[in-house]
Amino acid sequence: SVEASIPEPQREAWKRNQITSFTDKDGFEKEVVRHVETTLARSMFNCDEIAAYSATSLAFRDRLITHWNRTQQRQTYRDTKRVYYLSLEFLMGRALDNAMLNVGLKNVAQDGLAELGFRIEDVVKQEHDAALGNGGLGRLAACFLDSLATLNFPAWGYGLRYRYGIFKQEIIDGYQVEVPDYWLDFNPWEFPRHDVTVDIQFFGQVNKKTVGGKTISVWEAGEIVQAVAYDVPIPGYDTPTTNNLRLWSSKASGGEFDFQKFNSGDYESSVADQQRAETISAVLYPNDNLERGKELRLKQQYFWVAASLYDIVRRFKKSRRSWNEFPDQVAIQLNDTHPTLAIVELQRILVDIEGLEWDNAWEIVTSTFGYTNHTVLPEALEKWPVGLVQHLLPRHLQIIYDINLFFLQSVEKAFPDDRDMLRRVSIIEESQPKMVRMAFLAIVGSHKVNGVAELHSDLIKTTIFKDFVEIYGPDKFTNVTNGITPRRWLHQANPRLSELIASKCGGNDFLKDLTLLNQLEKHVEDKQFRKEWAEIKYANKVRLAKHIKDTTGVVVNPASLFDVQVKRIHEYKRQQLNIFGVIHRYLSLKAMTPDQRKKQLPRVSIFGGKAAPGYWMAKQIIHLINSVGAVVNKDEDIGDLLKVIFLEDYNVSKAEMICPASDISEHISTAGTEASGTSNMKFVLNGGLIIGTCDGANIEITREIGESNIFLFGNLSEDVEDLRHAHTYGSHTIDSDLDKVFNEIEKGTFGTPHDFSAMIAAVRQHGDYYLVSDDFHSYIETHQLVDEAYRNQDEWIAKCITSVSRMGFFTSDRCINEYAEEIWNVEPLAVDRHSIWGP
Ligand code: T68
Repeated sequence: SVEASIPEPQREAWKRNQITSFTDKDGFEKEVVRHVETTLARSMFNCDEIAAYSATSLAFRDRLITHWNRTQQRQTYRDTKRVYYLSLEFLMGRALDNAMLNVGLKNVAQDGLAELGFRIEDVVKQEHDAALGNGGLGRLAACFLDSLATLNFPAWGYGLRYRYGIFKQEIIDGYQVEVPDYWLDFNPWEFPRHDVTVDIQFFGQVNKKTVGGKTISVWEAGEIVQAVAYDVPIPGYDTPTTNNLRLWSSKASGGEFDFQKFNSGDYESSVADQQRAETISAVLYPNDNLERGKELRLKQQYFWVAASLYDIVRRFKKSRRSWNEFPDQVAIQLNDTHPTLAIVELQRILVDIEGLEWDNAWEIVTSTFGYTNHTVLPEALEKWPVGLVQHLLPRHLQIIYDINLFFLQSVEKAFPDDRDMLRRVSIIEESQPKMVRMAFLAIVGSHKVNGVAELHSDLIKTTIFKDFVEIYGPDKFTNVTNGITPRRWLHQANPRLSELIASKCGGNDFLKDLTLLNQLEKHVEDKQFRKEWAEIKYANKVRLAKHIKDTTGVVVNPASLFDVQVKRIHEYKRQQLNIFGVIHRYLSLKAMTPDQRKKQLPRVSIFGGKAAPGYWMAKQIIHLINSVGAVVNKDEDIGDLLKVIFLEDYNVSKAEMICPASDISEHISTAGTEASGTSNMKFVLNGGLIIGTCDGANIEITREIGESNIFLFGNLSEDVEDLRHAHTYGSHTIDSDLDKVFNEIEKGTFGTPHDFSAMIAAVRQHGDYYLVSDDFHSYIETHQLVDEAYRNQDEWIAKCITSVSRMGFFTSDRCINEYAEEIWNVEPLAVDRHSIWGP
């Protein structure tokens, strides 16, 4: 039983034998050797870098888990309000380096590994990224976990333990090819909890029963699948707090194994049933900002949400409080609409199982949940066919209809004259087929709804959720601008810059209070400081140049301006604008005399990112980038003046190498489409400048660092609608420079023109929805300003330093404090570093 605890008289023996973690080099080495020889069953005659990685990880894991245990004991004992962050994606990247830095024993490990015959940099690189996410949304969840632990909040993450994370991208003949990411072969960072399981039911029917004079709905299961917990310790930086990320894995439930079939000799088909249960957590859906309404995806969502809520409710019940105290003990944050069924599931638990009255239950539910929206793109808003929900979750559909009924009744009362309002805000869309609008359900079932950057939070209030602002008033809607953890994105990714900053900011405290970066500004004029800054940037570029050489064979000159765009490939993010701009640059260089060319600034255009496997246009964009690279990179007229690189398989660990090596990075989405963006923050924090549109967090970055330190271009979000309208209904003339680019592509300069005809047609014939032509001129002009600015290296470096000094706002610690205060109403749990046993 979970309650099993050692009786008082025997506890002395436990305390006497308490585990002491290593604190010095000798202790560390002992642990590594022990793990190599026992856990891994190897020896010094058979110990490669992978074994060294495994043993080092196990040594740190042992350490983390004792901290984890104490953190959990402390939180249980104090019994204060906890935060639960529900996210279908946690894009964690590598864990070992982060664990060493957060625990503060990296130097010990470095020295110990050296004595044992290994370089720590090589050991760290053996780790496979934990890539349980698509992009920004999943990485945000990972940064939030880091901040929650660092700030000592009692918080849990809940997600799915996918057997296959986001696919590995290979580039073959210039095309993306997807390869499965089987990452669980050896994962020292998870603890299977085979004793923590939940049976999850699907299908079946709902029956009415009368119990004690009361009619209740009983959902009889059609199928049961077991959820098994896997726990991942999340260490805070410079604190013993070690929180938990609980990932659920699916397994055939003991009850489901069909002995009838088995005994009748149908062994294969009973094993096939097992297999079917396991497919629920088998694979991460690889779409970002697109919903495709697959049944298995809905099964994933319910499986994960139901297991998590069961766990949360079980924990709450241990404290034997009344249900009305639930919202004082529990805050649940919905990371996008993916976990919205949690609202319905909690209402079901309270009404059907715990026997609460509907209104009382609903008050508890809505006080518990908060919902974060990450997009206004219509194709990304989740909707599920009513028939599918009915089939898979019959009781939940009834509850959704009841929630909608009561909601619409209240709307009708408040807006008796607006008949169309009910149709517009209904959780059920009266289409063919009928659909459940998950975002509306999330709004109705939460007490706060937030966007992720100011512009985005304003946009949701004036567009997709406008009616709901009328209904609930503006206070239900708020903004929490995204942030990033400076531990991973500065200290870990860019150790030399972090050290230089520490030398000017009075030590490492800035990693916990990023506003302390403002102390850098008084050193901007310091020549020696600028020189060291520039040297570090150069060294980071040399490191990236080596990676480019090793992976693509192309030699790039690290003295060139490195121009980087790395993120998921999507039309709204406009990698096509970037590559058209590159072609324009190439044509300009080709048209010059050799003497003119000598005066040009050498540039490397670096792209990276995955396309969703089913997103044909995004794959065409990747193909064009590679085709342009193939021509430009071997053109002897051009030489170092322009190189075009596509980096294969962009992921978190590659981002840690790329961000510190950029001079300028591109954040060039059509205004109003990128909710926030977070890589913009990573690049600036690492001493790179950015070129961008007035979109997402670019706007707030500009406000913080100053207009003279950013290259903004393009149309504004308020003009987008009119421009689109004009394209469709007026005459649409294409920018003349862009037209030349298109003509060159059509001449076959970059391979078979037919391959790229759809990309060109999207602009010329199909209304240029993403405003590529409208923004092209401004984009090209702004890149010329970038060139000019880069020529003055001294001033460029000054801009970089000034920008970094003003980036304090964008730490995810600030986000978490805002969520805690404005949405969750939770407080950190003070930690006594010296007490080992007691809270
Ligand atoms: C991103 N969204 C936003 N979605 O695009 C980005 N979507 O502007 C923002 O900074 C970031 O969220 C954090 O707020 C995503 O990354 C997805 O990955 C996604 C995944 C599945 C379904 C829909």
